[in-house]
Amino acid sequence: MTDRNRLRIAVQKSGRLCEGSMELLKAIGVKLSIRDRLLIAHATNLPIDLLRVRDDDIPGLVMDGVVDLGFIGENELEEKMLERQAQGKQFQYKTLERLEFGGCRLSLAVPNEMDYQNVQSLQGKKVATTYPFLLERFFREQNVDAKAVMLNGSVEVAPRAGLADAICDLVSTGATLEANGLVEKDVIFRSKAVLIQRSGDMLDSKQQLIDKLLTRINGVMQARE
Ligand code: PRT
Ligand code: ZN
Repeated sequence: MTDRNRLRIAVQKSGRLCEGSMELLKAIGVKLSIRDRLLIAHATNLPIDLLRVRDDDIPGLVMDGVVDLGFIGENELEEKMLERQAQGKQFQYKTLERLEFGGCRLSLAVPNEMDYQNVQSLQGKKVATTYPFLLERFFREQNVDAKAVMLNGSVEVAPRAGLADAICDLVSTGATLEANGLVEKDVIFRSKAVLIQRSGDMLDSKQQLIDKLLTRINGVMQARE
């Protein structure tokens, strides 16, 4: 059902990046008819198909060349890049634009009562996270021998549940940490949403369309400054 002449863009189906991505597409004049349950949405005024997926799948779809563009958080993108690099898979992509939504930080946080001086205080400890590759890179850079424990959800309850000594999770307001008796200590990665393009050749017609969309994105971003 998809046509290789049409530009394929991956967006998060629902979640924190969905609204920002869809609003931006609308602002640059991409008209879509979205039917909630469907994986694919077609633009009605431009040769564009939208693939609506979980954010975790977007870096891989771009790096494998399944889609041409993707809207994704830099945290997820960098994590998947490191993971694929370690697995010997393709991990190339181009960043077209850093966007003004999806802002957050990936931070180390510890229980209120823990005596934490600096990251060395985590020596020999277990740290729960959904981003083990980013965390382990940070530990290597800091020469800390600590263990990343992978959890896909409920990271903030891991210390209380006895699964880990500390956590490394995304933070925006800090309310989740506070509600769970945790204190933010070190920011290891700052993230925003980005628009990325697959590497490799692109049909001229598609590249022209990408260039046009980018010009419009820059216009929208300047107008919002
Ligand atoms: O279903 P799908 O897999 O697509 O979605 P998801 O649940 O994996 O992701 P989602 O929608 O929660 O987040 C998508 C992206 O939004 C992330 O990868 C980040 O790039 C970005 N983002 C921005 C955030 C946050 N802010 C954020 N606050 N992602 C998650 N959070 C969570 C955080 O994990 C913690 O549980 O919000 C909580 C903390 O928020 P505060 O405000 O209490 O600090
Ligand atoms: Zn996800």
